[in-house]
Amino acid sequence: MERTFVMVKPDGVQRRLVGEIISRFERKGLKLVALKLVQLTRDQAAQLYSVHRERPFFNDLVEFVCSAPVVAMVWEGPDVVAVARRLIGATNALQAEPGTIRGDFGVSTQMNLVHASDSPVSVARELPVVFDQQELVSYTLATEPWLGTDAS
Ligand code: 3AN
Repeated sequence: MERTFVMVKPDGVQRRLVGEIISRFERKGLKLVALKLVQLTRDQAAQLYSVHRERPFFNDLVEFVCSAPVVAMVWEGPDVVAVARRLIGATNALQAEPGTIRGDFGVSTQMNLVHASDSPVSVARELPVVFDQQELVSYTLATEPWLGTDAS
């Protein structure tokens, strides 16, 4: 089963949208396997966004992501990397479809509430920036047979 790294960004925490955002992932049928409230260091933020190192907004982005706590999570499910990206919506919240998290709650490109890794390669790079492997919990949800996510 695939895993992805998701993070409610400082604007999502400050706007008290943590519960709403987690709820979107839960209701979809995905499984939460790690969760923590943490204030990122500049080093962690720079690592997370290293692909944007050369972009003009990089310093502002790092500053913003370190400015207040974030809620970091790991979610598990079939094709979860792509599913999480569809749930959060387009980067520019003005263009994000209604029904997506950014489409329903945001109007900004930088303050777009939530991050989700864009590929399995990004998950492999981003997840260890925030989580140690032993923080990921392996367990069975009683609803798995009803979601079609059990092994059978
Ligand atoms: P996504 O968050 O949808 O994966 P990316 O990876 O292109 O989008 O951008 C990462 C983060 O960088 C965005 N969530 C946003 O906070 C910031 N960002 C992206 N593009 C811009 C931009 N043009 N101006 C300011 N910030 C931006």
